[in-house]
Amino acid sequence: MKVLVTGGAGFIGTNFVQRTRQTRPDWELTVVDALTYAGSLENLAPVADQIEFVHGNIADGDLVDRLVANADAVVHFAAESHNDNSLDDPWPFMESNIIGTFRLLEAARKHNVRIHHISTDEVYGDLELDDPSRFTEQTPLNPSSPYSASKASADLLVRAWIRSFGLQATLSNCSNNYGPYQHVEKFIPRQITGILQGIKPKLYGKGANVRDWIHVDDHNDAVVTILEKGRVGETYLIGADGEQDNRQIVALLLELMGKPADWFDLVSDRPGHDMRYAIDSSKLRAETGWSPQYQDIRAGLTQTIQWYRDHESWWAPAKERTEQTYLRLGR
Ligand code: NAD
Ligand code: TDX
Repeated sequence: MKVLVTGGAGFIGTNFVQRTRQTRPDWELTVVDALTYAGSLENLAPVADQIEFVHGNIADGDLVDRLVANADAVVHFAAESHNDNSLDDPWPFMESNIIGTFRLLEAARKHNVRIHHISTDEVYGDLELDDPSRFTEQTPLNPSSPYSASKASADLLVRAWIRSFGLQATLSNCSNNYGPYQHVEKFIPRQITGILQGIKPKLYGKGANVRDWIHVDDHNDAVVTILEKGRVGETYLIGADGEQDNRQIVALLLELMGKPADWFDLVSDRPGHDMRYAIDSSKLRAETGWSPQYQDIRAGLTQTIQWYRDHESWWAPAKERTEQTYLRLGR
């Protein structure tokens, strides 16, 4: 099978490409990536001679048409992905996440190619801390930030192309990922790399917000499972029952990295900050048999901390630039 992977030089895409080279060696992979600040060809160096790489933007309709014409399936990761950036400058989110997805859908329709669209639980808005419910495939879309609104827009386009044109598409909405190769702007790598540099973790607001953490390999295994066993036209929620508030995550990182429990700063909150995400992934589990392999966040974080310890030259340049942005934003 010839698989076109969009955004394959970013965090989740890099892990997907490296992992599927091992688990699906018969797949022929082409990666298209614009190599924004969030993507790097260095990430794909371990598999460089086993894939084709195209440096390009998915908002370029002609390029996308040529690439999709040559594929049996598309796995669509490419997106602007950071909420704080979307609050600072929303336009790149509109172009990459909405127009880019539109270009892919049109090409997939024209060439009758299967496409799997990667989305986020953030499209459903947020839950209260004491709400016993979790997101399901039936939860109405109710995004809060320019990022999540752009992802919800893309999801709606995919659903419309399925209904109106019979597009051979599936969607998945996953919770917060962690693991190797995640950009240092994101919560967990920001704190790990900060601690390694002697900087205290920075918790937004009171640190009470809850995220539902999943290891990136579990997310990517679910994506492969949906491609192979999912029903075309369907949406699947991906999650690993990993709810933790941000204070709990920082406490665990401090413990694992040998720092005192009170060694953190509370900083100003993110505007519109979603309080809690929680995923009910029973549809995916029941229909496909998928279940997460990383059940223990302590073990997953231990592995992730070690990866950042071993790859300082990978993250150090981005760290400096990212912290300058956070300084300007007051966070
Ligand atoms: P990332 O920012 O680390 O990587 C995004 C990649 O897409 C980068 O390599 C970037 O260069 C590329 N890209 C961006 N715009 C592009 C464009 N217009 N054309 C071509 N390439 C472009 O993001 P990530 O965390 O790996 O997220 C990947 C996908 O998974 C996104 O669609 C995101 O919404 C979704 N998602 C992420 C999470 C998470 O916790 N990180 C959770 C659920 C869903
Ligand atoms: O320094 C920080 N301190 C802090 O308290 C940062 C960077 C974040 N936070 C908080 C904000 C959130 O409550 O940590 C939580 C996680 O923040 P992010 O890593 O920015 O993730 P989030 O906004 O939850 O979105 C993530 O999950 C869903 C990904 O970035 C998205 O791409 C994905 O769709």
